[in-house]
Amino acid sequence: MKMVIAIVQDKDVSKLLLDVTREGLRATRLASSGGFLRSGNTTLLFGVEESQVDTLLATIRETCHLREELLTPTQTIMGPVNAHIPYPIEVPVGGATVFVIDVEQFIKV
Ligand code: 2BA
Repeated sequence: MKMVIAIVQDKDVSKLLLDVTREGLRATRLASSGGFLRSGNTTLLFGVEESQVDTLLATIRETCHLREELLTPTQTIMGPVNAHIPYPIEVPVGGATVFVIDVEQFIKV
């Protein structure tokens, strides 16, 4: 079994959950936020069979879009980065950041 962890933009979550549910997959949705932009995103956990990983990745690719988010100089950014941003810049975000991890045990009690 594999654990697929997908960090996706909030705008893509509803359609992605609809699509994966139709495919018979199960998901857990966690509210999260990015360390760089400090804005909200969503982390989805999928416990899937190894044979389902490719289908899931294809669905994530189809659904999650690249967007440009505006990083303004007034935004609080850790470290010296902010000092070097005198005007708003566009930062590409997405489609999705995905980790695929081996699951040692899957237990439902
Ligand atoms: P954020 O950390 O808010 O990052 C948003 C976007 O800002 C990133 O888009 C990337 O284009 C840019 N970015 C991030 N860190 C940067 C840096 N140190 N210097 C310059 N640009 C930077 P994505 O790569 O699509 O990432 C979207 C979100 O996925 C991230 O939001 C974060 O929540 C998560 N993420 C991405 N890579 C990750 C990783 N290796 N580990 C954990 N979470 C990750």
